[in-house]
Amino acid sequence: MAQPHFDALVVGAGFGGIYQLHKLLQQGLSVKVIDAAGDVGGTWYWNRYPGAMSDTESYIYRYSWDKDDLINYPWKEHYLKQPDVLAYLEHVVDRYDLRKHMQFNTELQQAQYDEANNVWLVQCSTGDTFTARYVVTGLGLLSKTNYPNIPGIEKFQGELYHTGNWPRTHDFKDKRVGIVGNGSTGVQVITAIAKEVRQLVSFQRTPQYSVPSGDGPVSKEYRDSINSRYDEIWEQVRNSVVAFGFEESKIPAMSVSAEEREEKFQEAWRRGNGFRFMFWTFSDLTVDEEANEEACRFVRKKIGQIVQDPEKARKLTPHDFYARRPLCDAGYYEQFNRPNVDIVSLKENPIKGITENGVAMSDGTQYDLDVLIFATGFDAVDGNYTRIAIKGRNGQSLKDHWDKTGGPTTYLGVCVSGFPNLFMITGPNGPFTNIPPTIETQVEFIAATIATAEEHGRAKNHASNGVANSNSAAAPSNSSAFGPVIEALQSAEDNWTQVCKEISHNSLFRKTDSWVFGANVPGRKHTVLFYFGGLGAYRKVLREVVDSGYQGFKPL
Ligand code: NA7
Repeated sequence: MAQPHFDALVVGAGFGGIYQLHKLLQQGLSVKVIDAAGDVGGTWYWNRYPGAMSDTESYIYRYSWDKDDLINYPWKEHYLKQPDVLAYLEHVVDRYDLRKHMQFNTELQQAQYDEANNVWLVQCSTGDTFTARYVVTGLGLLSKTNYPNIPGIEKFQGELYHTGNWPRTHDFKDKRVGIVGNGSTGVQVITAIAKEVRQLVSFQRTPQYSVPSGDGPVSKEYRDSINSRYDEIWEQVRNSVVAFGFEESKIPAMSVSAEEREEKFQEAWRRGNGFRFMFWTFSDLTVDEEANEEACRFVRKKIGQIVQDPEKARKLTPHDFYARRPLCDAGYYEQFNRPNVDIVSLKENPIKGITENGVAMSDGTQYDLDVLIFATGFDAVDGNYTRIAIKGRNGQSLKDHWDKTGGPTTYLGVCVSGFPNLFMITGPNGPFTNIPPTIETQVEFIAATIATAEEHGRAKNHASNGVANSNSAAAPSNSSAFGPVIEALQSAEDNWTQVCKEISHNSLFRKTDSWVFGANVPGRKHTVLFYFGGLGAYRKVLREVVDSGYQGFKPL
């Protein structure tokens, strides 16, 4: 029996995959979405851990393209909690009747480009196989969970969790809980569960700079005001750097007096949001060491004021650069004032191993635990791609390609040379921003590029034999050799990589170890993974590529 054929296969049913499906259906293509998860949501399907929330303001953590929905869909607080985001995505899927194109519990295992027929041959974990002219991956930036290699992990007899793959229910009441990791996720979990557990121990490798989120209920007046300004809000977001809904500062921190600096930091602290603190206060916190130290000093002082036990405060106080993904919280440092919450500095006292009953420390201390939570993050960005066999021309895998180019390289964060008709949403070297606006930008670019490729394919076909090649039901063998092929040039991929490197050259993010530069997983190379030029500049580049007739791609 012939295997099913689709014009496009979309991998992932999160923010990216849902919108890509909608766009391509609108263009008249046949589209199939597969997802390893049991339902829609992507990141928001898996990350159900306590305290999980978006740290972008609710009004811009959503799609911008449905004005009616923007105005009418309810949200009640400044930040969306995980169930809110999930419910929103489910709502969009239902509103546009998209579910019938989706197949869940289906993981992409291999996608192999068949040069002779210009189709992708796709194999899934379910045994299903498909062919598709285009493959669009919406795998997310952060989906491959990172488990630390701590000896004895398999011996633990209590409950073991990873925040990136959280079950639907849990009960920590009266339990002794240990948590490894205090990034965005760990900070959220600790803040959420401290009050309900008998004992909580944070096993902390690196202390973090975190600022208040400023969460709370929104008034009707606030919502009305947002609703009345949505056009200008999106215009501003799309042309900004980090797409968080504020104007990034253009004022260097050291150009103002110490009092003015303090006032600005205090104002940002009062209003809340990590990205606001890092990018709205001053223009150079992420590139100038002196400016950065001023921000560090401010947060350190706050930690000292909040945390009453001097020993806990000392352990919680960071001394490296404020140059990781900015965090915000709903009272993280405050939790350590609870008598049931403790902190262990792993740099001072490393974990010796995990035992049946808990965690054994190098100094001989043993923490007996009922629950052990790993909030240890993800093999970020390209980790999602290298675990799947995606094979382009000559059977070369993405992993092989990236071994050759020296890192996860792309053209525009979307395409890779040697992988025709393959597109990535939030692929390596895309913008570092609030994610939904970048996703929209990329989805729209991919949809427009596919539309152009289809047009060229049809025109060529027509010229050659008068047979249109856009019949979505056609088997691949019916695809003409003139079938649309869109493929990035290696030189364009090299140039884009260079651009990303140059832009990030001065970034202090380079000098700290975190997933943003791929430095959180042992054995991984410290490498540029993002375009730090901002969303506005990125959109301009994409516009120029389209207007120039797809410069950087092989001629259509
Ligand atoms: P992150 O930000 O990568 O944080 C992971 C945390 O786990 C961080 O505190 C790490 O310490 C810690 N970690 C990782 N490996 C170990 C080992 N081996 N031992 C001890 N501690 C370890 O992941 P998140 O899930 O918090 O957030 C990822 C993104 O998701 C976030 O930025 C948002 O965009 C959403 P480290 O700081 O590396 O010393």
